[in-house]
Parts: sequence; C-alpha cells; structure tokens
Amino acid sequence: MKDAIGRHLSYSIGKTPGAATLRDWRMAVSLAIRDRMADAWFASTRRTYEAGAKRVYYLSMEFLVGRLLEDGIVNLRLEERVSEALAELGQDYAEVIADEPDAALGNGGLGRLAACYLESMSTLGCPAYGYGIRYEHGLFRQQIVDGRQVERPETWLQQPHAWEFERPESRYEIGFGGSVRDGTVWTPGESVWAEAFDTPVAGWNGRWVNTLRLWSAKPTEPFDLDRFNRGEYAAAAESEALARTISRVLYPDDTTEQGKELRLKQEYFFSAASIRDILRRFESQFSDLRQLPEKVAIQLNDTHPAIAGPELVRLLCDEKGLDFDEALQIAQGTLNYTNHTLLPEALEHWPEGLFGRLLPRHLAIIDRIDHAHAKANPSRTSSVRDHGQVKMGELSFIMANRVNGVSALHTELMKSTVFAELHRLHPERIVNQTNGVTPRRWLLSCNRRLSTLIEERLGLGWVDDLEQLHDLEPHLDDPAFLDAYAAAKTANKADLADWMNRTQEGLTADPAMMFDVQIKRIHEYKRQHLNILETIALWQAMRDAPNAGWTPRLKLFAGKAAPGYVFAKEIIHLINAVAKVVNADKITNKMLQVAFLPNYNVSLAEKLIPAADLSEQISTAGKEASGTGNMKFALNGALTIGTLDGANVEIRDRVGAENFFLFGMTTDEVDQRRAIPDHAAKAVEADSRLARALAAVRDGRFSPEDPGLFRGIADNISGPDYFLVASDFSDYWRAQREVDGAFANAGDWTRRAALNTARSGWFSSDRAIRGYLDDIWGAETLL
Ligand code: GLG
Repeated sequence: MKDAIGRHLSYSIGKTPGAATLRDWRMAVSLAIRDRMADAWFASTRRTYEAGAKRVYYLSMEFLVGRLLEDGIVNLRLEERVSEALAELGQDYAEVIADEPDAALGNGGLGRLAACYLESMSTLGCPAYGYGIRYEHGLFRQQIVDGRQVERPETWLQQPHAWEFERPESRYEIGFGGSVRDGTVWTPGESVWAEAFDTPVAGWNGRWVNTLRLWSAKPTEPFDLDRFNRGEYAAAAESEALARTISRVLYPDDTTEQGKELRLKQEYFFSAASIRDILRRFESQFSDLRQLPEKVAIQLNDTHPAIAGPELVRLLCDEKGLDFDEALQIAQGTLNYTNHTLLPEALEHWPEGLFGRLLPRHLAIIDRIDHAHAKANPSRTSSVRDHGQVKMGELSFIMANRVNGVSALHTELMKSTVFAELHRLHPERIVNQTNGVTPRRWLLSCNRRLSTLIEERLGLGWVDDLEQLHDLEPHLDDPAFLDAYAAAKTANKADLADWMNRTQEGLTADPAMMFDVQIKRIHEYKRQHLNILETIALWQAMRDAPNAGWTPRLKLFAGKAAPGYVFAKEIIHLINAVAKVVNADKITNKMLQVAFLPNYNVSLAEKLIPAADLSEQISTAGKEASGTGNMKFALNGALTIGTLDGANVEIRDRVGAENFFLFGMTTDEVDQRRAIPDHAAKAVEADSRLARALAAVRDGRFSPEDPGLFRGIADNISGPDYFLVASDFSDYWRAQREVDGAFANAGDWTRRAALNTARSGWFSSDRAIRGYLDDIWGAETLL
C-alpha cells in the first residue's frame, strides 16, 4: 500500500513527498484504492456477459454519494493497511479522508437513496448500472450570514475527481426541438453530445463492482475559430456555452417542481443517452429486441426520467423498425417507476407548448400511448394530457410494469389518492418497497465506536446481513455491554461537542445534555417550525421555574432550504434568532442550548447521527413518503420522537412502541382536522403554552431590532396552518416531556437505545434491493 501510494504520488500526481499537499496525498491514496477495484470491476462485467444475466439500470436525476474514499477503503477491507501506510508516510488518515469534497449530486432523501441502492446492488452482486448527470455544480453550499441562509455555488469539480474515468468514446448525440416530417422523421433543431464518465462502485468485501455512469454535455459544433479571429470571443464559444449549461447545475428543489425548460432538457438529455447506451449494450449481446424485458430492467427514480419511456418507444419504432404496439409492449415490460412523494407541488407536469417545442416527436408518441391505454381501459376518465399539461406521474404509471411506493403507508396512500383510478384499472401494478440504508456507511464506518463494540460481540456477519443485529438482544442483560454502549454514545457526543464549540459562535454544548437532532431539508411539511416553537415554549417554562429539575437539552438543527422557498428560509432565520437569545440566557443556558449547523450534507450527517440521543421525525402525517434519516438514527441508537408517517410506522413496529415516542394526528385525523374552520385558532386558544410561544415570535422577542420580522411565521401557524403545527403542538409537548423523564433514567435509556440498534436490521438497503430483485426486476444476483 505504501508503495502504491508513493507511486501514484510520483507518477500520477507528479510530486515528491516533500512537495505534496494534503490534496496530493488524498489523490494518491484514492488512485491506489481505485486500482484495487479494477480487477473485480472487469470480472463483474465478464461474469455478467458470460451468464447472459439480466441487468438492472437505475435512472436517477440525483446520486447523493458524498465522499467516496472511506467507502472504498472500508468495502475493500483496507483500513488497517491504508492507515499504517499513511502513518509511515507521515500523514494522518482522518485528515486525508476529510480532505475529500462531498459529491453533492442530489438534494436529499431521493438522491441519497439512489447512492445506498447502488452500493447494495454491488454488495449483493446484482449486475447494475446507475445512470445520471455529471453536474458541474452540485447542491449549493449554505452559509448562514446574520442568521439567514445564503447560497454559494458548490465547486466539487474544481479539483480533479479521483474516482471517475472519462469515456470519450461512449457518447451520443441528443437532439432538441426542430420538426417532424411524415409523422416519424424527427429533425432536431439543436443538439449536444452526452459523454460518459464512469465511477466504479464496490460492494462489501470488494467482490462485485458496478458502474455509476454520469453524462456530461459537450458541444456538437466545433469552436468557431473564424469568429474568434474576428474578435467575437463570446459568439465563438456560443455552442459550447449552450452545451455546458445542460449539465452545469443541479436544481436545488426538493419535493417542489419549477417547470423550467432547462430542467426538461436535463431530463431528456440523460434519459435519452441512458436508453441509447442500454440498447447498444443489449444489442452487442442479444439479437432479438423482443427479449429486452427478459434481459433488462429499468428503474425510473421518480418521474424525472419518465421521458425514457417515450424515448424507448421512439427508438424501437422509428429507428429499429418495430411496430408501435410491439414497441410499447416491450417498453412496458422493461420499465418500472418509483414514486417518492404525494405532495401535489412535486408531481411533475409540463406545459404542452413547451413540451411539444422541445420534444415534438415524443409528444405525439405520448398521445399514442395514452390512446392505446384508454382504448384498452374504456372506463378510464383521466388522461396523460390534462388542462394543457403533460402529467409525468400518469405517464410513468401507464408505461411501467411495476410501480412502487417507498413505505407501507405511502404505498397505501398512493392507491387511495393520486393513483386511485389507475390502481383500480391495474390492481396488481402497485407494490411496496420500504426504503433502506446501507449499513456499511451508516453504521460500520460512520460510527466506529459502536460498530467495534458490535464486532466484539457478534463478529462482522451483520455488515451484509443486518438482521443479525437481533443477536445483540441477549447482550442487553450484560451490564458491561450496556456500559460500553453508553460510553460509545458519550464519546461520539463529546467529539461532536468539541467540534461545535470550536466552530459555532455562542454555543456551549455539553455531552451530558440530551442531543436532540432534526436534520433534513427545511420544509413546512417536515415542521422544523413545530420543533422551534416547542423549544421556545420549553425555554419560557424553564425561565418560569429554573429549579424544576429540567432535563438538559441541546437542540440541533441542520438543513438547506430551496433558494426560492421564502417561508422555509424564514424558519432558518427564526431558528438562528432563537439560538442567539436562548444560548445567551444565563438563567437557562446550562439546561437549554440551540444550534443551527450550516451546510448540511452527507458528511455532516455522518458526524451528527452517531452522536444523537433523540431523532426528530415530526412531519404532518401523510406527507413524508418514507424518510431514511429516521432509519439511520434508529440504527445508531437514537430514540425517535415522531408521528405515524412514512417509515416511522414501520420503525415503531419493529423497535417496539415502548422504545419510540409517538405523538400527533394520524392521516385520517389530519384530513378531518383540516376540514374544521379555524382549527389553528382553536388549538392556540386551547393551549396557553402555544399561545405564549407564538406571542413571543409575533412580538419580536427574537428580533428586537425588527419586531415584525417573524410575524409571518406566527400568523401562518395561528391562521391557515395547512401543516397543522398548532393542532399537533400539545401532544408534541406532552411527548417531549415524556422524553425528558425517560432520558433522566440513563440506564433505561441506554437499554432502549440499544434495542433500537438491535431491531433496525430490517432497514438495510440490502433487504430493500432483494425486494426490488424479487418483486420488480425479476433479476438474479451473481454472487
Ligand atoms: C423523497 C421523500 C422521502 C423519501 C425519499 C426517498 O420526501 O420521504 O424518504 O424520497 O424515497 N424527495 C424525497 O426526498
């Protein structure tokens, strides 16, 4: 290892050890690790060809992979060797790991899920490709300036990316606009190249390596030298600029949709390139396109790649010469669709005008698909085109062999709400696959202390068979185990507290406090405002009775708001304003501290989750499709305070109701409550704590220099309150006081935390991928 790192430092990076920077060392180590994936990578491809196996293609606009070096080292089981080699070279392992920028090619849960699934597909030996976009700028970097979110561009590609291989020979010309002649001959008005960049994804033990193939847009028109020589520098690079725009930035909206033309271009760009690549690979091995459903399963991660459906039909008809009905049947046998949200503002739809201008042939194909479907299902009343819009959810459903939700509750709600009619027509099509997370990243490597303890008791079999964590349960009768479990948590908290106290102005975190954590995108449905309101009420109660024996708490928040989502940004501002006042209060600041940690990303999650005591999963019931952070917390021994929403329901079923703090209305109760006029005003009237906390927000207690600053938030909660913050407040307060009491009994708390770990095995993404393999893809694993 030492030689390999040294060789890369000299001959790939071109530096002597004396001149090398931290980044040079990190690049050299990364290249040495990447080398060791190569043979298994080639072998995986060879075995897939030899077996004639079915391949899985996961099409996703987002892959939130985070850092890759530690992932590679851990999965190849090279940790000791790398840290020894680095020590001999005079370098610090942890520093080298931490030097890597996060690949933030996603917004939140949807993108991180895709990354966990890729890793699990490799762990299981499922022949698979991930297909997405190689964004030049991932999700923006969040700064907090005077308590407010400020967005800065993210620049992960400014330094060379160690993991990817550029494949200039794998490129496809992707057209947009233009016209259609004779019904089928599409002549695009403009085009770009989609060029492939491949990143190897190694599974546990390095036995199988799949590929993440990301497309980058390149100009098809050469640089215009004549214009350049005439001094028209900008015009000379016009086509280059147009192309680069397509893969330049990740749209920063999570579960909202902006309907921008560039977004549709991005979607078609990567879907079309992927479909062509899939067909090329298929045809290099098989001759009969009718075999496609037998050899290929394509998973559409949300509707973002939905245009892949019409594109596949188009290629089969217009270019391969199949007749329409046969092409449609093949496409439907190959495609599957995962829905990730029921929020109406997130369901993609495009104005027909825009769609027809950009993709004229596809619009005609969509109409034909829709008519064919309507003809076969005469009782259907809805259609893909509706009120001048093209509805991508509807299109995805009718083009898919299987449609799935991401938690049991979400899947049932899909059947009874957005897809009710299509479900009636195709009652076998919707299936559930509850989300999962990879235990390699989300326990083994992010929580070394806990995973070492588990290894001492159980060995390492749990790493790719997470249900083995059940075998911890007998150890809970051993006081030494519980002590060690508690010590691991406390040490994680102490590390985090050190780091926060150094970096967060005004904060004094003490590891003896309960670490109460809410980290996720900022959204009204996730109700960070419910949490901060309860924080305010708690602070007020503490001031009233400082000696009442309060359980000391640190309230931690982190998350990004979509740049255009004004209310979410106000919530961030309020949290920071409350933190400033509360942390400075001499009466309460030993009992209550509040922090908003900037720039939440995968790496920050890896720091926070192992140090959490309490996991806040408090969305309005029916709104969080699944959640995946909730699973990571439970696995790492945080107890959940949560509503009956998404996968919370299944977490509670598994860890046991006595180890989960439930509060709030159910989905049915939510619907009923909304129907009551003035529901929020009534709730405020009935709860004096809530009224008082709201008054403090409204009257400028946290914004003395601008007393009206947060009035909008207070008025929203006591007025329309669509997300039922006011209505759920009293029960949330009650549950939080139950948490206080439980935390005060440290021994019992640790036991309950350890039960959360022992009973979270089912939430492995390996289990989820097995479910997809069996119920959706009908594919085999080759390990
Ligand atoms: C969604 C949902 C989450 C879900 C995730 C992965 O909001 O509840 O856990 O996908 O399925 N848009 C998202 O992040």
